Amino acid sequence: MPTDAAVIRHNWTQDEVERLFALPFNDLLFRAQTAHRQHFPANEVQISTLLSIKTGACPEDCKYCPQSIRYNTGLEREPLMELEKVRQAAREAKQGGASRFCMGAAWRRPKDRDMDRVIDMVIAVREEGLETCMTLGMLTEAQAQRLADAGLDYYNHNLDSSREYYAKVITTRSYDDRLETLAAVREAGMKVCCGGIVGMGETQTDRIGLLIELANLPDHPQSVPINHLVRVAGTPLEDTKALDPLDFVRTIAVARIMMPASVVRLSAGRMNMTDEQQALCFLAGANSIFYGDQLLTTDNPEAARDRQLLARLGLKPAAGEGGKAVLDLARDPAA
Ligand code: SAM
Ligand code: DTB
Ligand code: SF4
Repeated sequence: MPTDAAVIRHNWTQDEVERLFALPFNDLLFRAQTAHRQHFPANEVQISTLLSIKTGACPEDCKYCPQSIRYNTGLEREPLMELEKVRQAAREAKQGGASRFCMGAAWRRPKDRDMDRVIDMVIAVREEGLETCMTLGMLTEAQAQRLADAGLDYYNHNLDSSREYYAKVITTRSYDDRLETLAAVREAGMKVCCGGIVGMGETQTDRIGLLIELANLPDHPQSVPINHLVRVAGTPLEDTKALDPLDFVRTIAVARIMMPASVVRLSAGRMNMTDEQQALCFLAGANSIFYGDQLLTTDNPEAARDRQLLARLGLKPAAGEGGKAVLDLARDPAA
């Protein structure tokens, strides 16, 4: 029988994935770790740094998001950032040891006049020697093509949850809108970064639904961020019941088994995870993190703490494509 990792599959069924979730924890982690090692160096973690290039006042109603204009989260809005500030932040991220720089904008979709400015940002960040990623909301085919032509490596656009639960969390754009943007990104030749959020009050069936949608896309997303909900005061999801931390680890493990050649990112939510939970996530096949004190608008573990955690676990920062930037765990880049 072929192993999990030997075949890249796009035909996962609910029953099968339910059986994965029902495995004894040790069996599940063993299978995930085995799949992981067939595609990736066992002890490497890819390091990305995030920057919010346009903050707040978003017209969408995503119930988890501090940046929606509909919820009073006390967030200060910021217009699209000046090019030179973005370049400077990229330079600092590279000095800090990131290999990829991800820029996020709180937009439903970019306007054509915004496109000229974000394209200049892609060019500037590439000039600094970093891989580039953007998340700007929905894209037309023409916009996706312009970004690809400018050299954008990855586009992040999440499915967030199962089709059914999605409709309970976001009403201003549909699941099919998201799938259309993902198709435009894929067809333009960019790499797809697509995942979701766990801990929004969804059921295990919803988590299975999300993973099946991701794995059954025409190509597995090259990068799969699994975010844990950051419960932000003022958002409708602020009082969501906490998820069993082991259920979060199980979700990572199942994602690893279903999409064995994709980079699985242990994404938002690490502030509320112990080092031990994060270690279990790495064992379950997570091999990327956001590094730096801030995500888009909320806190991320301090860089020094992450360097310590990686060093304690013997995990090495992976070089980006073309050998881009490697974090030196023994050195404080700010010193
Ligand atoms: N506005 C664009 C969009 O939604 O496509 C791009 C930026 S948006 C902030 C990027 C992603 O961040 C969302 O798709 C969601 O998965 C994640 N996110 C936002 N708020 C979050 C929260 N409170 N906890 C965890 N993830 C969150
Ligand atoms: C993704 O999946 N997670 C990142 C990134 N893509 C852009 C964003 C997390 C945002 C967490 C809430 C905040 O800091 O605003
Ligand atoms: Fe806007 Fe994106 Fe936040 Fe939704 S997740 S409210 S689209 S910034």
